[in-house]
Amino acid sequence: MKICVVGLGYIGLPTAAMFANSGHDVLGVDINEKAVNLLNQGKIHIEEVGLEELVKKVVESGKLKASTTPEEADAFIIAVPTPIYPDHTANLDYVKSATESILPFLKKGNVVIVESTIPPRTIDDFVAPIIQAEGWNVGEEIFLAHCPERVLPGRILIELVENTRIVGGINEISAKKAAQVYGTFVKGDIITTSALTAEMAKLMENTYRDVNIALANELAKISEKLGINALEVIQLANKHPRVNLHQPGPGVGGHCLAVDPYFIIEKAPEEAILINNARKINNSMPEFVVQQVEKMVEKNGKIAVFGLTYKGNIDDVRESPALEIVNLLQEKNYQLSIYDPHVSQEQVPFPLSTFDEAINQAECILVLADHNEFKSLDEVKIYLNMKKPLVFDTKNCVKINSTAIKYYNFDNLYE
Ligand code: SAJ
Repeated sequence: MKICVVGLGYIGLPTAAMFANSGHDVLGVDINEKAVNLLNQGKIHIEEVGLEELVKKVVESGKLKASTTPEEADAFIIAVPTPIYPDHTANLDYVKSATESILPFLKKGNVVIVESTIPPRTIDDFVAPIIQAEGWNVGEEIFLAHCPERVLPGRILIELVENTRIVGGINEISAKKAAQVYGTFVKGDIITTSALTAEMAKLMENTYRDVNIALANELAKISEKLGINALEVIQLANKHPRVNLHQPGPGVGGHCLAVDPYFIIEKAPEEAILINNARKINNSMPEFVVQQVEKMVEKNGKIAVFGLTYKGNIDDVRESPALEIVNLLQEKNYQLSIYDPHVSQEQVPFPLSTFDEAINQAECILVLADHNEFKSLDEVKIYLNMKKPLVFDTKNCVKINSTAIKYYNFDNLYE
């Protein structure tokens, strides 16, 4: 089968490589010429475990090629970003332009699959009309489906194969045809449904997580007020067989949890009360973290910020609460030095430091991402080089053994 994947980002590129690895001829399409050129040399522009080796292999074998324009294919997969506007409504411009870009290459019997996360009704009310406007009978001549991705950054190559896949068709035959496409490499179950149900199921998965994190974050705030060890409470409550409280943190980032709930709120603002409040609670966490820092470090003191990404062991800073915390601390005139071994200088607008530079004369190490590199820190260096040896670990990931270093996490904020 020939497969054309439009959008070579965190989802499209691994998906294209997987299809190529299972024997299909794959054309990856992106408007980013740099990404296209790199890919044709067997190289990648994003960080993901195992992806570099896989891409090199499938490009060398000739199964994966890249271009800035689509070609005729049997199946088209659209995996482009769906950002949000400042008013928190979905920007579908990339979905529109990607769909329009394949129109000249469509043939009868083609399958068009949208993987991008989209608000409910987008396949029926937005994508289908674009294809219909070209004179196609969608559902009979062109099969259209929404197959949301569910992979976790850092585990993408494993989860693409093993996770259950939801395939929502504009009609039954579209779902069946799209399911056949994924059946070539997915080992998890492939469940067919309507496009609308698939859209909503995807959004509810991430909303479930966002709401539960909000609950944990609210607990952290209540605990700080009442003198409670929040993390211990979570640990104990989770001994109940039907309870799974999530972990508090500096906020919720990434392009999924911090965005997807708004796609539901947009379509049903009056009804989505809990979902909306969860967003507000999670968005308030950077401010809460900064309030705690203010209790620990005097104004003008130096803070070593450890970790900018939205979670550990990835290079993605999109919607990262750490960026907002950096801005808030700067506004409050703290001196900042920022250390993140996973982030390169061109990704962020402020200078990055090494570990040694960051801790030198600092009065607080503020941990905002649970990178493996932070799990055990050089305590001797911290003790000798910091002005005041203090760690505030918002991700509860650092193990400090020395009692000479003051350690705070969400368990002892009230002290
Ligand atoms: N976080 C907490 N507390 C927790 C768990 C996470 O504060 O207990 C924070 C993280 O630090 C991070 C944010 O939430 O800032 C999101 O991280 P995540 O690991 O929960 O999820 P993502 O955004 O990397 O990926 C999610 C996944 N969805 C679910 O687990 C339901 C993934 O499977 C989806 O494919 C992905 O969204 C997506 O693309 O939609």
